[in-house]
Amino acid sequence: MTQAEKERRFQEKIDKEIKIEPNDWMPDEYRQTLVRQISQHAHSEIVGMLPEGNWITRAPNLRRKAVLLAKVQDEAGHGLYLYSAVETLGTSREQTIDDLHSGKAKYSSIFNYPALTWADIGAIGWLVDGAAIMNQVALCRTSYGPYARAMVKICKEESFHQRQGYESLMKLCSGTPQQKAMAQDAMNRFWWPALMMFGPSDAASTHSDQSIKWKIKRFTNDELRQSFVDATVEQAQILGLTIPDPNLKWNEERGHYDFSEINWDEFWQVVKGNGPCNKERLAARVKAKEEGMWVREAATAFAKKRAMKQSA
Ligand code: BYC
Repeated sequence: MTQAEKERRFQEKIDKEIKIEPNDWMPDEYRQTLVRQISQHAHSEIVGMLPEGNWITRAPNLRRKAVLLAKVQDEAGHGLYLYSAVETLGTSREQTIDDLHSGKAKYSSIFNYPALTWADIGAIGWLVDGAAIMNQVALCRTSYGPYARAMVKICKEESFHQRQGYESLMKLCSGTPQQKAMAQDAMNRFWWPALMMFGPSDAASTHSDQSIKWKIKRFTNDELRQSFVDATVEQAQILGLTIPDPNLKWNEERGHYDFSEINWDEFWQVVKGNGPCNKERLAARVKAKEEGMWVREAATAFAKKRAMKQSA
């Protein structure tokens, strides 16, 4: 079969909504796009544990602490499902993680912003997990089987994360004026970075057209961002929080909210490694790998010894 024939049959499968599985033939570029996107997604889950992890010891009470601990553990689980999905594409986990540590692989821009107050933990759950779900629900129908199946499980947990963030902010917003002000301050700092999570505008997105043709992505970056804004405005009203955008306005004709232009210069600076916490985040991951080396070596030595005993 010629390359062109293989590619035609591959696209036919995609068009018929048949999932692509690890042993199926796929174009090299499809494989590379998936390795890039899924590994970035996995790294985002793991790096995303850092800003929230910082608050586990400072949670205001036992219930909040237990919830936060469970959430951060969930994120580790999400990273592991996704690293496994990357492995099904023929790359080693070691290489994938090294690519993060060397700065070659990206992770979501949002995790380069600091979590300064307890209200930030609520804002991360509500806005960051909320934005993540908007994107990830669509990914449950992505064309690559292992990624789609991982996303189904992840989305169930993300919904709980979003709800707990919202509930935590509800409590703050109905508390003292200082607590409400703390929630508003978190909203002011997290709103724009949350909108940036959806990626560059459609005009500037390099991968969207091809990824939509391959049904890796089901919606464009701007479509998902708009859905998120439309869904979130009312939630902010219920909390009594003001969205920090003077141009946010319902547009009857479009049937959507209009909003201001994103500061794309800030977005690209953060993506390029110049955000407030980029260096700190990478350093924390490299340190964790180095300090956990002895555990992996001990586990490998134990596994080898057991295998030798069994074969003797
Ligand atoms: N940050 O052509 P485009 C979570 C890059 S974590 C950094 O539109 P694509 C959670 C992009 O990679 C949820 N970089 O790309 C965890 C590309 O650069 P390269 C994370 C970004 O892939 C803990 C370039 O810009 N979710 O839920 O078609 C606690 C051009 O972009 C970003 C995912 O990872 C960004 N925001 O579309 C709480 C979802 N945006 O690779 C919560 C899976 C773009 O050419 N990923 N770039 O060097 C996706 O859906 C897509 O990859 C994106 C971007 C929509 C993000």
